[in-house]
Amino acid sequence: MFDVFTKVISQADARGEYISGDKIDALNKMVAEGNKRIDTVNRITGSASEIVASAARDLFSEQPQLIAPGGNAYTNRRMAACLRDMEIILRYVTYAMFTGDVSVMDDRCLNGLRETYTALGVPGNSVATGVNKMKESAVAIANNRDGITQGDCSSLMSELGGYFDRAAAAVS
Ligand code: PEB
Repeated sequence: MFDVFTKVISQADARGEYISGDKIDALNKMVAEGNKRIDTVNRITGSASEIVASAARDLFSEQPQLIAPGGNAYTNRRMAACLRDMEIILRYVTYAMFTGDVSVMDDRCLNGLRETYTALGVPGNSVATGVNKMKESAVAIANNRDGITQGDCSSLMSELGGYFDRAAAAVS
């Protein structure tokens, strides 16, 4: 399990190399722009229930068969499991964002998730649709220019989007 710093170090160590100037520059930039990253994580965490609820509402209105009798989110128990799954995935996206690395999300959330859904009979594509909906609102909330120091967040937002894409691809 790595963050972006330990990943760079362990890769260099495995090759018996010094850390290259390029890598040091990239890590320096990450530290220098660290406040933007933390603000992003903080905003998503603070709006997590809203992000999950609105994504779920949109998903169920587009795919009403999920909540109809016999559907995969029918009964309170399955609905609760579904909302919980979306919240878990969102939480791992914030871990990836914070550490700048996908290994925690990969190892502890995405690894084997498709197989779990297949075994449960939960449609992975629908989970992926829900994840994409969370992506849209999370990026909008994180990228909101109001009430915050202005700066360029474009690469941070595409990094954030990439973590959602990775989660969606892992289950679809
Ligand atoms: C993954 N999800 C479910 C289960 C597990 C996970 C292990 C089985 C055990 C249980 O029911 O609690 N758990 C979850 C996860 C991690 C973990 C991500 C990562 C660390 O430990 N149903 C739908 C939607 C979708 C959904 C498409 C978007 O219609 C999800 C939400 N997940 C869903 C449902 C169940 C489930 C379980 C409905 C219950 C399935 C069932 O018991 O029939």
